[in-house]
Amino acid sequence: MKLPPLLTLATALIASLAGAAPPTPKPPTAEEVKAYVEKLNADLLQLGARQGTAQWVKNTYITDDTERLAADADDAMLAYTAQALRDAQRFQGLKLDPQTARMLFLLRVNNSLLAPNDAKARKELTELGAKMEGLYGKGKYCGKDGKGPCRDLEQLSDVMDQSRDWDALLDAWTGWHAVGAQIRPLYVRFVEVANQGARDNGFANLGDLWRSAYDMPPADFEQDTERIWAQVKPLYEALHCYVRAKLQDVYGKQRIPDGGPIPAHLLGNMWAQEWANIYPLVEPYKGVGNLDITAALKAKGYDPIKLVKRGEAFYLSLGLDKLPETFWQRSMFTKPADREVVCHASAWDVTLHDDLRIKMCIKVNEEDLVTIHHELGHDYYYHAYYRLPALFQNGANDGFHEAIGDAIALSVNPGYYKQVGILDVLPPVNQQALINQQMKDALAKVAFLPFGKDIDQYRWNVFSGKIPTSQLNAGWWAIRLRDQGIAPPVPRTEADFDPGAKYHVPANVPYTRYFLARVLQFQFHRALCRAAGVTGPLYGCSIYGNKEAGRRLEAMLALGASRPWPDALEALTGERKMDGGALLEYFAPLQAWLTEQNKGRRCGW
Ligand code: X8Z
Ligand code: ZN
Repeated sequence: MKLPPLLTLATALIASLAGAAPPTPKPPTAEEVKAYVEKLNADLLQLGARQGTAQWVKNTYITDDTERLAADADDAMLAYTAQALRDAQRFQGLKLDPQTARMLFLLRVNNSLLAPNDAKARKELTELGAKMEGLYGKGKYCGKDGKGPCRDLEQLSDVMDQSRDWDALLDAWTGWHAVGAQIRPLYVRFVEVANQGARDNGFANLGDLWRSAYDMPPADFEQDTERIWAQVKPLYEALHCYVRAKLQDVYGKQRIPDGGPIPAHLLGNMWAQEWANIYPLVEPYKGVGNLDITAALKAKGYDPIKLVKRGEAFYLSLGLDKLPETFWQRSMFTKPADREVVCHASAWDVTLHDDLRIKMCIKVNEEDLVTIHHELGHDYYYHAYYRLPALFQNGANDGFHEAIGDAIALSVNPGYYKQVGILDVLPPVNQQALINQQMKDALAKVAFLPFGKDIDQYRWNVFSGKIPTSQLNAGWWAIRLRDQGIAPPVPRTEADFDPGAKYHVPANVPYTRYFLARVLQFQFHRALCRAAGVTGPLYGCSIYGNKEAGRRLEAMLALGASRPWPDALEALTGERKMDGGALLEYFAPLQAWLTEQNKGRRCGW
């Protein structure tokens, strides 16, 4: 029987007055721990549903009120988790069954924030989080003089994606990045309080917490990311060299000198993270094969809902379930005209019980079709594990969660487009068409690799203090120069906060997951293609319609976080390491071609 605390104290006092040693509390039995963890899972489901609901409303209707409601729900979850972690300390050193031990491990590490002990600081933390995401969601640029017309991120991104005019690009780039400057003071305080929370829970800083969630010591995980980056870096550098030369042809060598970084506003994306939009500028063999999927989608009368149906149809073809009716009723597919929302695409199980949704501001283009497959990958993961205890309702690691939909989208290739009637004719099967196709894929996939790594390289250093508050912006550009070989197009100062202009920084979403996903998706793709019996090259494989591939995929998804990720990886691929080999195999023809092309060029920066 558990004595109420006061009585325990009294008993101990009497015992010590009588000169006897106080009775040591009996260690909890295995049954008690099991019962505790069961209650924990039930409570987390409830709190998670409340948090999910508040977050959904805030994300689809930003006001001061919804921000407060979301912060309150976050606060309740943080407070509960902190108390549970304190309670669970009494189980330390006990021999627990592996499932229970894993749940307690996940309770500690699967958090992007942990609460500081001080309740006031905890509240400040959630309020800062809600405010920063709100500022990002509402961000607008109203011209140099501020007199309008005002443009939001979607409109400014249209310029970045499509314009080839140096000044127009620069204007949109600097305009949006001013949103980061607004966020800077909040972020500085956020780092202090978030670090306090990490420290109060036994981590060195917030980065240490983030790196602890990979079933290995945090230092080993850091080394693992370096190992993977070293594998794929030569391919990235070859792509950078080729693209820089092509951009020199467009913008001139004065503006893009040999051996220097590429200005960040020329790569067809607000953050220079994926470069597929500049494909027409760098197309290896002019006009070989029609790769303009955006034009084809428009010509075939696709609208946002039809695009999502096309995405669902792929998963159905693998034998996976239909999305629930509520998905279609409750999702946000397009940007509402009458209120502020967070447009950044995301996927949800709002109540942790198959309440699947996506939230996007869909435009009819190829990039958004790929993003739809990406988001549906999250939803199918949620769907596969929603019956598991709350603590197991997660990806094997967060990179897995990000990689599922992308792995599926690797099968959304020209052959597939022809099969489903988006393209009328197949691109020709020859070396030139292959290189064109691979170039387009590499601009999306390979260009992203250092960016995917750098956001957290940066934040890990900010959280540890290696990048001091006085160098928040300079530190960002130093890392991007080192790994990505890009530079800001105009001088920046410490009044700016350019990382704040990227969603995941104000929203505090760890980013290494996307780097991992970039390599994992090729490992998954290779395994799924083999399961489907495809023996040809990876770049030509589509698993569309293959039920065996779907069965294998679903088996991994259904594990959720119940096993360490190497087990989940092995179940699908037979491998136990995250590895760049499959990505390199996929891009082998392009890598050989780039090496030829770059002969005589001064590569690097
Ligand atoms: O944030 C996302 C998804 C949401 S889960 C749309 N991605 C990263 C980004 O946009 O920066 C997908 C690729 C990288
Ligand atoms: Zn995602």
